[in-house]
Amino acid sequence: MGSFLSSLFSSLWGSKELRVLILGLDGAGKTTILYRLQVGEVVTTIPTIGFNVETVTYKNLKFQVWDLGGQTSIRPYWRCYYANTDAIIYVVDSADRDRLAISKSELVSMLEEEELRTALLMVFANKQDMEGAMTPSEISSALGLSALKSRTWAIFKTSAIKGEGLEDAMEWLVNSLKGTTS
Ligand SMILES: Nc1nc2c(ncn2[C@@H]2O[C@H](COP(=O)(O)OP(=O)(O)OP(=O)(O)O)[C@@H](O)[C@H]2O)c(=O)[nH]1
Ligand SMILES: [Mg+2]
Repeated sequence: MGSFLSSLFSSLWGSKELRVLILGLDGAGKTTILYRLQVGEVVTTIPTIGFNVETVTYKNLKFQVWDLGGQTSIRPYWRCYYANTDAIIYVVDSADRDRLAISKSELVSMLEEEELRTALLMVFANKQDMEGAMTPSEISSALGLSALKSRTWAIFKTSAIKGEGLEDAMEWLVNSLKGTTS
């Protein structure tokens, strides 16, 4: 705990950038979210093989944001990026009912990793603009979020295409890192 707090304080008031990972199944919208956060625009994406990393500045804090490819064959490489992660953005395609169970199992195994024990968790119920999108509460219960132990987490209703919900999430992140979550 001591080292966690001191690393958090050095992150917040030192020059170190906070490390954020964006994870989730392929096609969930991770790369779209990364560039929405960074440049405020929708970019045309192709499936990510490997990763994209960008610096995002919000409220004078600098975040080093890693967007990892989500295809089945490259998910095993996610773990290579876990060390020293301050927060995880876990992106769910709210219109993809068929793969919600797979998304849950990837989330559960990720959260079991010791290196991510203190990482904050933000779940993005993305693609809310799509017809038939599941609500954040449906997604939250399907993912079993309320059963999480010793984890600071929140779920956000987002549309990366419309740019909705991302600011709320960044606000929550900044407040949570300062220890003032409400
Ligand atoms: N309607 C809608 N489409 C979205 C949204 N976010 C992303 N998309 C679209 O979903 C598709 C996949 O988006 P990406 O950002 O490439 O997905 P990804 O999670 O990075 O996928 P991988 O790199 O394969 O892991 C693209 O056609 C995006 O334009 C959203 O909020 N609403
Ligand atoms: Mg991508």
